[in-house]
Amino acid sequence: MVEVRRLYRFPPYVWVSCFLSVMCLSGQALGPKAIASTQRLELRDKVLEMFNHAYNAYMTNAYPADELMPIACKGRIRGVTPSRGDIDDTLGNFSLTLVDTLDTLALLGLHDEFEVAVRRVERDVSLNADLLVSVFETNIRMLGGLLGGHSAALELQESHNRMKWYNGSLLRMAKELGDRLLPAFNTSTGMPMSRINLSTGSVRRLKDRDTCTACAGTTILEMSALSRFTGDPVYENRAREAMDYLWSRRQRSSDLMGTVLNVENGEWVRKESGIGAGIDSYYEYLLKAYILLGDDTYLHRFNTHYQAIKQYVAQGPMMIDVLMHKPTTAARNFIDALSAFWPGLQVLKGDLKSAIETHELLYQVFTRHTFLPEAFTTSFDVHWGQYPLRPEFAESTYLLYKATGDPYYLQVGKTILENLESRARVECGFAGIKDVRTFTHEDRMDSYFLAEMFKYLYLLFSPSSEDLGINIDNYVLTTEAHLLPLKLSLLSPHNKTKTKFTMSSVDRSCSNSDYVKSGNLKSIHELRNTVKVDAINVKQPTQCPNNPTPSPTQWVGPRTLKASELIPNNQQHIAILKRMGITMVVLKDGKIQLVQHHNTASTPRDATEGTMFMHEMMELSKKAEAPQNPLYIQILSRPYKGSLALRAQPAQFGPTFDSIEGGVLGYAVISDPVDGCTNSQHPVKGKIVVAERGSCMFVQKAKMAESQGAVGIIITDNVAESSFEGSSPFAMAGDDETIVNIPAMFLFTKEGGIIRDLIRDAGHLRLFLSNHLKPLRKLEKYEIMLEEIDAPTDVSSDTDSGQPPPAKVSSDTISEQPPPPKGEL
Ligand code: DMJ
Repeated sequence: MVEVRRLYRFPPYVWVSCFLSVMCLSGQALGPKAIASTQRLELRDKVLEMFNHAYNAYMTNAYPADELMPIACKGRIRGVTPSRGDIDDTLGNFSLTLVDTLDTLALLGLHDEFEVAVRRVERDVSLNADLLVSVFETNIRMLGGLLGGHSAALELQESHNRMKWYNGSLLRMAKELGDRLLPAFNTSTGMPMSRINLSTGSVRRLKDRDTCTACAGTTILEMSALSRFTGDPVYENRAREAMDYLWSRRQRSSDLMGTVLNVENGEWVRKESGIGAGIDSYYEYLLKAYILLGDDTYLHRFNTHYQAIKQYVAQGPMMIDVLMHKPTTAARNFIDALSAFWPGLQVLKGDLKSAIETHELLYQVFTRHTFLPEAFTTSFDVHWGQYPLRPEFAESTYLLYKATGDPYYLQVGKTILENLESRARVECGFAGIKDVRTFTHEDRMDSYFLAEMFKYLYLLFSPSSEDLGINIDNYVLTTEAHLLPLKLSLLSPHNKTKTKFTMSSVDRSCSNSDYVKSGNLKSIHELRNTVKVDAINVKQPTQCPNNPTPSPTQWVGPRTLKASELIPNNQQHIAILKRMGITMVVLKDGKIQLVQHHNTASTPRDATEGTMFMHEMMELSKKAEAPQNPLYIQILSRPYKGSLALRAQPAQFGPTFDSIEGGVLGYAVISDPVDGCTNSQHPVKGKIVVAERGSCMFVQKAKMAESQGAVGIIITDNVAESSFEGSSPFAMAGDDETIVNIPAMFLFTKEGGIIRDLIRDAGHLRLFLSNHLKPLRKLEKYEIMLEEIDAPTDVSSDTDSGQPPPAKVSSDTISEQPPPPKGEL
């Protein structure tokens, strides 16, 4: 995949980021050597050894604290250890790591240790600390941990003939915790508050009425399990009401959810919509609620969102946040590591093809950085370098292996294991990575590392369910990988409202069964290979021997659309791109991003033209990105007399200011219509036209100005808040065919606004355009010239050495000059 960024030269002249997907299947298609069964067992044992290292480090050095600080080798205790801010709201002085680890001990077959741990929890853990804790984290880690522990204890009693002493203490604690969490749901919408004091039941007032979608929508599994285990429907009912409310807040036109909303009025606070941070487990819980509870309503909702996500968020295998109400507008240009759970969820959904592709894309990022950085760019670079031992990528790897049986995923798991061992292991446990570029450690080992990472890796390397301490096939795993028995739906009838979805109206299909276990491994490899080659091409765009880019001279027949002709808001162009397998996303800042996927092109010929288009686009981008010296627009009119200058961007067409030498002098006039794409109602002959970006290509505006006798053109940006200081360098591009004979400059919105305001105030404005600042002394003569003749003058051939000093350059304001009195210019 190749990424190209460019400042587009045609309307709306935006940065373009192209991902070039080249089908380039080669000899490496079959992937790494299969892992022998003996090695698989060794790897499983290694997981066990690593788990013991982490668990013992916690129990020896930190317990009963909530978490281990692996560098300091001591416990992290809220109120004692210096606060890290909101992140510490996960801690409630309730031995979080021990509770979160309970069912891992059971699953890994450490049954003796599990029994000891359960007794410790009974004895030591209290749930009434006078602290404000996160409702979401307490629910998934503590409530989930207690319920998972209870479920495991029941299985050990039933199937392993042990723990006969266990009398449901963990469930009683879960009930106590559930009761302590319930006041959080006392909001006008029914969505839980984000924080609660477990001791007093009070919720944080005032500011904190906002909560994330995942925070409000990730209680249904734990709360339903609590209801089903205890027979008290209140927990499930409250969680269901929150889910129902969230569903009612979906954007009706796109079926997408935002990231943050207000629990009292339900208003969206952040409308970014993706599948990662802030939203992730809401989607996960819709599907898993259906699996655990058998209620079609949840499946219908999940399918509806899934469809929307595939339509708007998925750019091929890459998941890019968009705005829920403007779903074709990307909201971010990076992807967060939490989204790595998605391929696992896609496996559960049955969309294996997409799961394989997205997982492979993540694996390319992973191999490049050793871990998945907390956030990475669309070109796979680090956005946030932290790696806090997150398990999501291991989770998806396990689920893909389980679904496909492809040994490739064992190899992936082995790499995860090795990287953890070599980079995160410290004497006292495992430490998070502060930055994957330096591998410096952070003094944290979050409880999810024990709750999730070791479970997934152990499951991956375990040859069969019989080798596990718990029969995993009987459980649904929560978002924190806690075990909830599938038979819960039979345990007690609950008072659910009647579903309006009949069996036949809900899609339960596995959409791509070709890839399921013992299916066609070759097709899985081919699928992956497409993504793999894409990623390689990020670094080496030309290294795809099997699929050289067709050159325009090899192309037979007319071109449908050249890169230089693209107008991003032109629907016809968008349709052509789609045919060529190219999707386009307009980013918030006006940049556009293009992604090509060969297999979505209408025909092979369209795909080939698409490849050619993308390469052209890359070339244009390279040119546009080449470092440019700024150009200057000096205001000659009084009171500035050249002392105010604005920095402008060049064009790749028309005469350069080097060739004009001295610069161009003239009155400025705003084009009417403002876009400058058609003849101006205001006479522009001999003037410098000021036109606004948009509607047609830059080069067309310049040509239009030239044909009416203008001596130059300034094109002002239409992207909100762009400025010379704050925006990336930019060069307006042209095309090979159009010859332009007048010079052109581009002003970002801020600087363009200054020019427009000045013209509007005075009716016209005397300007001097050049590639350097002209000393004020020299400008005086031009000013006179303009006063004498109402015509532009090419003022070449003067030297700029010596005194007086050059004019002041305005960065974003009108330097220190007073604003001109109205009508004086
Ligand atoms: C876990 O606590 C859960 O998986 C949660 O849903 C998201 N983040 C962490 C692990 O990264």
